[in-house]
Amino acid sequence: MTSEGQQVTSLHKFSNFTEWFDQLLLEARIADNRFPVKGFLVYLENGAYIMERIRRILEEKLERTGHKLMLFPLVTTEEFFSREAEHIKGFSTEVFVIEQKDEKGSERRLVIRPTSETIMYPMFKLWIRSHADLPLKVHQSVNVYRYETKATRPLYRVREIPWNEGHTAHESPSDAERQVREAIEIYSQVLRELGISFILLKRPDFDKFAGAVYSIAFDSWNPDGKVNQVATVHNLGRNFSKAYDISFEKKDGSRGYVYQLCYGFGYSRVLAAIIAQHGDDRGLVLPPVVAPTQIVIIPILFKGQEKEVLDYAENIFAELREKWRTVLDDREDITPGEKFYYWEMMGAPVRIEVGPREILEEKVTLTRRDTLERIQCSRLNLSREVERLMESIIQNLREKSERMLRKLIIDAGTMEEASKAIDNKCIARVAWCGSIECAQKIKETVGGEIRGERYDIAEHPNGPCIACGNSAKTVVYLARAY
Ligand code: PR8
Repeated sequence: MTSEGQQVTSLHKFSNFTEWFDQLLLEARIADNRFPVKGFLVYLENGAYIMERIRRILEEKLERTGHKLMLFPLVTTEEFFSREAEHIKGFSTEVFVIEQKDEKGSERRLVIRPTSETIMYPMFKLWIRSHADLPLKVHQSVNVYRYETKATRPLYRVREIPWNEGHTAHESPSDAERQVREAIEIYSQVLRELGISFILLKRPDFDKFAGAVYSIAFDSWNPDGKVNQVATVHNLGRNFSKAYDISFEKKDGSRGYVYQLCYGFGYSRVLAAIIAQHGDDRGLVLPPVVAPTQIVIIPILFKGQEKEVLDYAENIFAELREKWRTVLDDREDITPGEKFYYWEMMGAPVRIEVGPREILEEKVTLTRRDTLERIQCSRLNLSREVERLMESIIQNLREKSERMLRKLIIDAGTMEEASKAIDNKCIARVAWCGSIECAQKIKETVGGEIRGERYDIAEHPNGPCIACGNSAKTVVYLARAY
């Protein structure tokens, strides 16, 4: 092993989030933003590894619920791309286009997917004939490309977007509604397993996905007060099936258009949420399920007892590596203290130190990364203790993140209160009459935008609209967003 990465960040997550995050990306080997094309990131070994783990967790759940993995092309023609009017309007300024000239100089243009509806649905038309072909549920983990016009940010807003997209077709609106709930459940479970807390919001109509009937979004909290939309579920109704002519023969012999859904899970944004919600001023704090190194063993060598300590450490290493991604850090060119800093930066969930005292007492000293608490256990009990610790770590991360989310949501009865909440890096919960004019006024005055109303629970306004004072229709959440 080399001794790179010993420098620790001197920045603070809550007071200086952007600098803290950018520094961590490089020092903790997540991503390098210096690639010369703006919005295109290089994922380093830890970033790529964690995203791959997240992908496996998600895909396992998708496949268990009957989603078939398929792989679709990267490009389509302009004609196919333009069939659904709202969709093309929403994406026309964001697509990358490949221009190709043949020998005669005539030009052909291909659109690179900003998302795959327009690529998949012409094929759905060919595959779906009767109710026996439904539901159709497919998914793929690929990169999509959007020429984002908002400022790009590493992981949060990139132009090459690593994601999983699910697309389904159903016989009836109620089947489609059931699928909305299934998709939400799958995404919620993955986020829960990663300890990420979020608010589940139905976006206002003016902010729904281009071509959808309605959109549900997972907004996770961020230390700088902006929310991070990590995933979305869109009910497309029959907007796309009419545009792409996807119809089927019903049980009674008549024909109808299918009801469709699409949903997307942004891997780079989920990675950002793991870093941002769990990390601290010493570096990453990783949930054990995704940590590239789950346990690091650091031998504390004393003169004359080196071999004894190393043997003891190797014996522990041999036992733990059977089950956990374990590293024995026996680098000789750096001190144990430097190794502690290094592994704290890397977010390894459990650190084990062994020295002559541990050998004498047949014990092991463990330190958990999330709380930095030190625990001793007997050598015999080690495997069981590690198991318990890993479970306790993810539980603690989840609870801590949920507590923070609750703390960040501030009820505001006036525009001033809402502005104050947004200025204080919080999320404001306010009453709204539902009008576009008030939404605009709120955005301009308060600084945060209307992200939507809760989808998972019913909330009722107990005051008038904060913008116009007329009776309020709904309770909405305001925040700045990536
Ligand atoms: C759809 N069609 O497209 P969506 N950087 C990082 N992550 C991003 C970015 C970006 N620039 N843009 C989007 N995402 C539907 C559903 C098929 C799949 C991530 O939906 O436009 C976000 O996490 O809402 C977003 O929630 C998700 O992709 C889906 O994108």
